[in-house]
Amino acid sequence: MRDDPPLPSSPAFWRSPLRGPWFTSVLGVVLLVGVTVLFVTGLMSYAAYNPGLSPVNDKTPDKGILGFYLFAWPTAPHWLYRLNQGVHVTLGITLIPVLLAKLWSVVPRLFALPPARSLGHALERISLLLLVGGGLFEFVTGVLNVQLDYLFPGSFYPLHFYGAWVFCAAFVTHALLKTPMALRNLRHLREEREERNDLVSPRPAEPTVSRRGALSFVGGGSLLLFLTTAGQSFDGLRRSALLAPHGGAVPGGGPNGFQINKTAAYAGIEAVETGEDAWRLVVTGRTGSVRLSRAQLAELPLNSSALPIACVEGWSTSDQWWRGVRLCDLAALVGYDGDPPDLFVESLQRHGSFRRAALRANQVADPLSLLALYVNGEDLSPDHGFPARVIVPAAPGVLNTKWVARMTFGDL
Ligand SMILES: Nc1nc2c(c(=O)[nH]1)N[C@H]1C(S)=C(S)[C@@H](COP(=O)(O)O)O[C@H]1N2
Ligand SMILES: [Mo]
Repeated sequence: MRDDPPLPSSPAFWRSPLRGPWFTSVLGVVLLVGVTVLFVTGLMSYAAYNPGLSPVNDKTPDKGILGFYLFAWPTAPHWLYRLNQGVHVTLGITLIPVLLAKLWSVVPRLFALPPARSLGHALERISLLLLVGGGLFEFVTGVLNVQLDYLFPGSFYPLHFYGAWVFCAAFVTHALLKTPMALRNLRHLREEREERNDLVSPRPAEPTVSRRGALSFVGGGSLLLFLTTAGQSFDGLRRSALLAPHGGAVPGGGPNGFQINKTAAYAGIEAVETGEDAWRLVVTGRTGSVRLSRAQLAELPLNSSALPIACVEGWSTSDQWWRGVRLCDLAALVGYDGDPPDLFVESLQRHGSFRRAALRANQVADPLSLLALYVNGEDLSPDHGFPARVIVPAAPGVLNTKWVARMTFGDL
């Protein structure tokens, strides 16, 4: 009997000499900072979709009070969404090894018996379950959305959004309970001199690596993920973005040779629909509707803006040089001179969730916001939205509708 191997519920089952309050506290403090940035940039990203403006933009219409913080997303600085989403996705991927190491460092506690010693202890353990489950869930859904863009069910947004709030509630509880102790641990403990603690193995195996060595290993994993992701946002580094499906090496050369999210073929756009004889833009507003061919659009006053495409997946392009008709000038054509209203944009595309988008009045009014006909001195390519696409400063890619067919101005 005496030689029976211990069960996972027994502290003696866990033999790694690395476990202990110092190791767990270091990882915990890194996550405290990192996850807070992930949460804030995630909430910002949702606000940037203009979900309060139109149900078409809102992938979580039942959010209720969770949308309490929504605000009118600004149009400056023009790289705002590029920065926000680059940080959100790159940091999220970089933190994966830290999250896994943190879970590993406290895994004996997940098995500890009895399940609850007191009501307080029971509540703490329930919050831990939500914390671990919610954390893994957020990381997994985030990575799947970036990696399996076309395969992921349309439910990514609600899953990731609600998951974030569940996780946040557990995270705040956990951080309030544990941060003081983690900071105390870091001030008073040395990596080599541990107090007795339920994380420290009562019969540790021989160490094969020091605690610092193990931390370097985790940090090295994070660095590797960072280096193979961050390039998705920078020209010249794109080839290093091995983990970014759309943000990697530039597809083809030439003026239209920058990242494409969905191609014209994927969106079901046929060349016959976009030809000069077939395509007409219908602009509707206070004074009725006008129909414009591409040639007629090209005769309106044209303006230029240097703006990036920045996708929710985290990748972004450098500033491209777009040329087209200002959205506010189109508004003026249909009776809104001076203070343009909101705008509803519809694509030729018949299916797919990003074929329509609502833009807020501040976005329509910005002189950099265009219905672009040209990019980098050439006609838009079919994949970048020929005959015409929207481009708005600081906005997520989703709002830059391609293959535009109808624009309706008016308060939404
Ligand atoms: N009609 C239409 N417009 C669209 C999309 C789409 O699927 N359909 N995708 C959007 C998304 S998610 C992004 S990131 C940008 C990408 O633009 P690009 O392919 O020109 O880089 O286009 C946006 N415009
Ligand atoms: Mo996107």
